[in-house]
Amino acid sequence: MADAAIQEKKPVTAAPETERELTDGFHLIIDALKLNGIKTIYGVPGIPITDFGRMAQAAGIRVISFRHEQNAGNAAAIAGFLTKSPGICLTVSAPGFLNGLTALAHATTNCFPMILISGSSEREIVDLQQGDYEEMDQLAIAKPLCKTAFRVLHAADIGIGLARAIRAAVSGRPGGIYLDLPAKLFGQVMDAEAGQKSLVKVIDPAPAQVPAPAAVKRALDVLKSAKHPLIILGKGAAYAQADDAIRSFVEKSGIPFLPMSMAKGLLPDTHPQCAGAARSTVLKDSDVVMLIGGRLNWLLSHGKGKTWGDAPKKFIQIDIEPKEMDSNVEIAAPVVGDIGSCVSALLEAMGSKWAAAPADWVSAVSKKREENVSKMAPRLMNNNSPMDYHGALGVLRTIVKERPDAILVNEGANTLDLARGVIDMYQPRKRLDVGTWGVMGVGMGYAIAAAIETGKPVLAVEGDSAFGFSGMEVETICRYKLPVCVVIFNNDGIYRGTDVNRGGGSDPATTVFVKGARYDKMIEAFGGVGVNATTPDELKRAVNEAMDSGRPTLINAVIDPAAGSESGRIGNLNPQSALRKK
Ligand SMILES: Cc1ncc(C[n+]2csc(CCOP(=O)(O)OP(=O)(O)O)c2C)c(N)n1
Ligand SMILES: [Mg+2]
Repeated sequence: MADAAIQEKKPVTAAPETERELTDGFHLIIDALKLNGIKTIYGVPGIPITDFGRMAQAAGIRVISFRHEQNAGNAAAIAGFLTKSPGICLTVSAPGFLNGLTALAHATTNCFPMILISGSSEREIVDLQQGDYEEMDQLAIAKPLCKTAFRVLHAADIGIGLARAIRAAVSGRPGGIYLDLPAKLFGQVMDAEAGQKSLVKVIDPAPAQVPAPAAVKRALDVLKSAKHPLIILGKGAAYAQADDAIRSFVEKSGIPFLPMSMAKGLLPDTHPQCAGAARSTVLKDSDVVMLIGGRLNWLLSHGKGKTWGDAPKKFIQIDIEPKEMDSNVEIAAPVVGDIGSCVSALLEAMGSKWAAAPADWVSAVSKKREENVSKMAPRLMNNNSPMDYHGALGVLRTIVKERPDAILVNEGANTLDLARGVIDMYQPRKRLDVGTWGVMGVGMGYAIAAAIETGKPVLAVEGDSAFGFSGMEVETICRYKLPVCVVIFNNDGIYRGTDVNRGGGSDPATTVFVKGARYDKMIEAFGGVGVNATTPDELKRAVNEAMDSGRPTLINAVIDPAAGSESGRIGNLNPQSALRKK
């Protein structure tokens, strides 16, 4: 039946089949990817996509083979964030697809453009549930977890299918796209010339969305009325690559700015207007808040409650997604459009006589910030052994200052929250972390894609638990000889390494790992450099050496097991049992 359908789709030409040059699904997918500038595929081989991976590599596409699809998916997701072009993840059917799906959902939640391409089993067998090899109705399962999902059944539709996937991934609010390619599609043949003609080069895949002049004026009117204005930069602002316009706008306004985690470095954290070290003050005391590419989700306490204080607030929000407006609180001035167009329009409409932000507010914020920075300074210089978080992070803070173009990957609980606060960033899109979900497991996938997409050295600062979710990819890092230095903050567990089994049995507590584990030995198995660092000085030496040499390195940084706190900075989100025994 399916073959008959394929025959129908085949273009009719005068020449007999044997004399015509043919192409097939394998080649058309590769041609379609190349035509659209896709240079890299992240994936795991297997039926039905093994040969496809080989052929893509032979055709000049870089194919990075991982040990687990979730890590390949996270690599594709962050490649999308870094390049504004969809990152491609390639998997086998059912289990491989499901392994990649977490990353696809993560990409969608974080608004990163990504396409998960999975091979799938025979449609006729899947739909009759007759028990095919790796049988699963993947399209149906992917749909609720991504922005859009497509399936291509005919070789002649590969061009359109891929074009739709690319445009859906990057236009409007970017997100994850699922593209289902049944095994039979790869081998389908068609006339080569007709095949070439069927390919589509996507023109202007993410068209500018210019805001309405009235919306721009309304936003500036609200901003003008402010006595205590604040700008919050979200990772959408970092994604936009409108760095110059954003910097000009912030500087022209003179308003203190607060970068969300992955927006750090858009303007340097050391910029005089940066309010990162005065976060609680500016959230409480501000009266007008302009969000640029940031959402009022849990990370900003939904724009209300204790964090935001009693002072009445007015929000201005710049976002490409109209539905984002009023998501949690009333938005007094919605500005809908792409960040670059919106910020440029605001800049232009400000004219040359824009009054700087009220001086008393600006100086109150910088005073608070200086106070907090100097309070923290001595803790960062301690040389304790075993190290505490601050001693170890003080060293990394200096290293990043000296190497501002290196990329910092960061996950964990205490390891994440404290590193975010301590390590200043100086350039846009250099800090990659757990994002909207606070998910563990992005570390090695992000580090690999960051090295490949940017060619810059990568420093991955990982909690020992966080690292475990993607740790096997140190082999991938070694295999591709990537300039990645992984530092594991090893405190023997999740949050702390000191918990005990409250049932009194011989099993360890639920949050602790093997004490004194030597993660550095792992990378040595694959020819990388392993270092055990017990003091800040040792850590500093080892990281500098790794960053200079570019050799894959894993440093086991021994952290006091008692140094962390439950859930890092978000312990308040843990539900409490009213019946808890004292
Ligand atoms: C996929 C996923 N599973 C579980 C969690 C819950 N979780 C949050 S942080 C964390 C690990 C924290 O330990 P570690 O990485 O060692 O950091 P530390 O606080 O010890 O420095 C876990 C398991 C999560 N965020 N994501
Ligand atoms: Mg830990």
